[in-house]
This record gives sequence, C-alpha cells and structure tokens, in this order.
Amino acid sequence: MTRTCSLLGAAIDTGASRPGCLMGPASLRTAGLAEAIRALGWAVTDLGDVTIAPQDPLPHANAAIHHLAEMRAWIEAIAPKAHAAASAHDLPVFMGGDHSISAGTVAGMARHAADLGRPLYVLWLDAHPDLHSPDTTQSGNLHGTPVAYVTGQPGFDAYPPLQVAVDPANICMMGIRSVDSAERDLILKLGIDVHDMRAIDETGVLVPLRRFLDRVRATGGLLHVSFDVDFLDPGIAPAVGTTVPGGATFREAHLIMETLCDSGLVSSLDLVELNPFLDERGRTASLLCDLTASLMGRRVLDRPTRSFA
Ligand code: 4U7
Ligand code: MN
Ligand code: MN
Ligand code: MN
Repeated sequence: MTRTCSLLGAAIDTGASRPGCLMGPASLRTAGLAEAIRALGWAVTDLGDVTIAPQDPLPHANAAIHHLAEMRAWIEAIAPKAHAAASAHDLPVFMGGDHSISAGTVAGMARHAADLGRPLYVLWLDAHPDLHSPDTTQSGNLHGTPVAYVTGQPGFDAYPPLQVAVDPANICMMGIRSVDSAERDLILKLGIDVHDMRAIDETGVLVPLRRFLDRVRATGGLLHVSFDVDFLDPGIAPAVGTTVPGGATFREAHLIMETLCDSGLVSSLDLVELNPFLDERGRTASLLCDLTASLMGRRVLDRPTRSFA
C-alpha cells in the first residue's frame, strides 16, 4: 500500500533572535522536498502553511521575553493542524520556522498518540535542549522553550493549556552542546536521556539510538523526530542563526536517518531553524531534503538481510 506523507509549513521567526526562519518552508519547497519524498514512492500532500492573525503584545514579568503573544497564537494554530495531519497521513513533516513550532507539533502529536492509546516518544536532535520556561529564559527567545512546555513544566501560564503532556522519560536528546544552567538542573530533575557531543564521540550515534528505538518498539510507541538544523556542524549547515561548533557530521546525521528509516517507527518529523537568509546557494536546504529522503527510504544500496562474517 502506498504510504502517505503530508507537508505542513509554519513560517515563524518570532521565537528566534535573528529574523529569517520564516522563509524556511519556502526554501524547503524550492529545494524539492515534496519531489524527493514522492520519488521514494510516497503519496505527498502539501497542506500549505499555518498562519496567525497579528497579535497585540502580551506583557510578562520576565521583561527579556519577545513575542509572547505570537508564541501563544502559533501554538494554538499549529497543534490542531498537526493533530489532524497525523490522523490523516502516515507521516506528517512539519516545516519551520524556528523551533517554537515544536511546542505546537509535539503537543498535537501527543494528542494523536493518546487517541491511539499509545505513548509518544520524542527524538530531539539539537545543539540545545530547549528546556527553558518563560520564567527562566535569559535571552527571551522562546524557541528555547518547547521541550519544557510539552513535558508540562511550570511557568507556561501564558501558553495555551497543554492537553496531553509528553513523559520526560520518553525523550532522547542527541547532539547537545550548549546548555544553560536552568536547563542543566531540569535535565537532572526530569532524568532526560541526553547524549551530548562528548557521549557521541565516545559511543557513536548508533549505540544510544538503537537502545532508544528498542524501547519505542517494545512499548508500541509513536516516535516524533524534531530536527533542529543546529544539530549539524555549522561547516555543513551554515543556514542557522544559533551556530554552535562541534556538531554532527554529514555521516552521523545520515546514519541516524537511515537507522530511523530501518526501524519503521517514525510517525512525524520537524525540520526547524533553517534560516535561508544565511544559507549558501541553498546547500543547507538541500541537505535537509537529502536527510529527510534517507529517513523516508532512500538508500545507497539495498542491503542484504543476512550479515557477512
Ligand atoms: B534552539 C539559548 F542561551 N539556550 O535560551 C537561549 F544558548 O531552538 C539558545 O535550539 C536557544 O535553536 C536555542 O536563547 C533554541 C542560548
Ligand atoms: Mn532547538
Ligand atoms: Mn538549537
Ligand atoms: Mn536555533
């Protein structure tokens, strides 16, 4: 049976300090994301972009915060659309936009998983754990808050009420290399499975990834993958505002995508933080298309199921 994929864009850059991520969905479409997925035999439906109305400012005790009203409006707009896309298609791909879209996409996927009576797992591929609340963020950039929101942490009174929370025990983070102190405390308190770059250097990506996928499979979970461009090394993915040196290589990222594909467990994907204004002749957008294709079935060779001694 033909598998179905939908593309849903959210042209947001109010969560980040540097403007430009709002061109992300257009850049991914221009790079040929739909065509690349279609070439792998999927039926692809482009659902267009989610929009919000202009917002009046929403004050907050933390004066550093920018665009709180927009953040609330985006989550309200995205979560039901993500939920609907997941109900209608085998694999929705959510195109950001900065990482604040994931407050909505993961909230929507958590509802979808709850509808099916299955747990939702999240693989967070990012240089950052995005575990701030509006109270703890020092930069005031709300793209640093989605994981804290979707796990139901305190301090989110200004965001839409969360219908279904993600169990922090079901989150695996890889690529982490920039953590603020409030986030470090929360990682320890919640016991989130974080594989920072040092751990990846020590074990490679496969050991922690396979262990995580085994857990998802054993419990009948759905798996949402949230891919922040800054997970990648800035040398191969320059189109991102929050570059952190020492990121994942082309080969590590492809191996993760191919392993996710082999698992057959992925139920949804975010492609976020692409800032086309900072790109070099579309190379980061093209790389994201290639990585997505690997996740959705492109392979170099069909590998035999038997292993060679
Ligand atoms: B992204 C940061 F201080 N933690 O709060 C902050 F390092 O979605 C970065 O992962 C947040 O790119 C990065 O501003 C959010 C900073
Ligand atoms: Mn992020
Ligand atoms: Mn990041
Ligand atoms: Mn970023």
